Amino acid sequence: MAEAMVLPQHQEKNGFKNQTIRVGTRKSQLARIQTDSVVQGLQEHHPHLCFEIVAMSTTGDKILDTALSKIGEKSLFTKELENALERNEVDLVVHSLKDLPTSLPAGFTIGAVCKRENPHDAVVFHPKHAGKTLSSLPEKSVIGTSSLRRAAQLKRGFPRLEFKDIRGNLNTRLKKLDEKEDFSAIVLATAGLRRMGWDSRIGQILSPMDCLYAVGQGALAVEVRAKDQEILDMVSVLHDRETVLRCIAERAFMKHLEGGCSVPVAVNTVLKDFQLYLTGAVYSLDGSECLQETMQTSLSCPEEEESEDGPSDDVQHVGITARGIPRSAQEAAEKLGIRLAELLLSKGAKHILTVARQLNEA
Ligand code: DPM
Repeated sequence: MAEAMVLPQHQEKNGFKNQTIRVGTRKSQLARIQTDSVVQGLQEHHPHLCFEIVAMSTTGDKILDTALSKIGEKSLFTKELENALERNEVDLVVHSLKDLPTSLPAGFTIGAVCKRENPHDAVVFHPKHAGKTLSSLPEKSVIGTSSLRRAAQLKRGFPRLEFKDIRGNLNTRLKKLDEKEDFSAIVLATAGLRRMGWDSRIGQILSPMDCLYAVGQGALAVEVRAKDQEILDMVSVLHDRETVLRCIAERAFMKHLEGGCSVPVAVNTVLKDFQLYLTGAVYSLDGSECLQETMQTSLSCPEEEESEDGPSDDVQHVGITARGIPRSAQEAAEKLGIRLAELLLSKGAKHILTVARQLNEA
């Protein structure tokens, strides 16, 4: 499965002598595409290093007949890859940030969060409904999704439609949509569809009014051993400041709510003029109940801050080691997420999530 990318011409200034950096990935086509793009970014910054991609199957890839939210294992797509990291079989692992739990197991950290693709959800229609939108589909049309978050919001906004589970990787889902009559449309992340080169199948991108996105959606994360300073340094060039700060706020919100992929929690973030805005919501499974609020915080001007960061800036915020990003901004983003979670908890979010979790497990 492994394949060499580029042969080293010279050696890097320090460390990595003649050493190949091994990059772990899941085997799905989307995972491979995502990993290739991260390796390409690393290769551009480190032209003298040699990268090798090692592809592995994970529990999430093997169990294809059960809704993700029902498997009840938080690290569905990550455990096998983390085991390989721990055993030094690979040096870094590429994931969709949204598949990484808000607390990583001890010894691991997210060493880079790359610039986010469009984080919104998209609707792909059956060819016979090409050109339609969710509003113009016939009554009782069946929409495929196994995301509790998408289903809850869309049931609320589009009560004329029906929702059914659909599993499998992106290729499988598109096949199920096109080759059968079971679904009129399916809902997927815009980011995944774009990365697969399926832009032309996107019939509608859902605005935050129709559907808030998942925590971390659209961003790629590089997971590493927390103590591996050389690798942490090497991958930190990929950090995108805006994405990191938005995702710290989103993950802090999720963590403080004690959410996970088995409960309907959704967000929207905007960073503009050093102001970070976070909208967060929780839903009952049928969408009949909803709590949604927005809060903002100021992120002080980064230029003033750079000098403040001492050499030991390896603090983690919700699992992310954000070298080179002002610590005060990271802390403000994390506090924003916690404050918003506290506000929703004070309005009864805990009850909504507990009932949703129980119903989902039943
Ligand atoms: C998580 C969810 C889904 C994935 C739950 C959610 C979608 C599950 C489903 C946590 N992970 O979003 O509410 O539709 O059955 C996943 C996708 C991507 C990363 C595919 C997708 C690609 C986009 C990205 C699966 N994880 O959401 O369409 O990089 O964010």
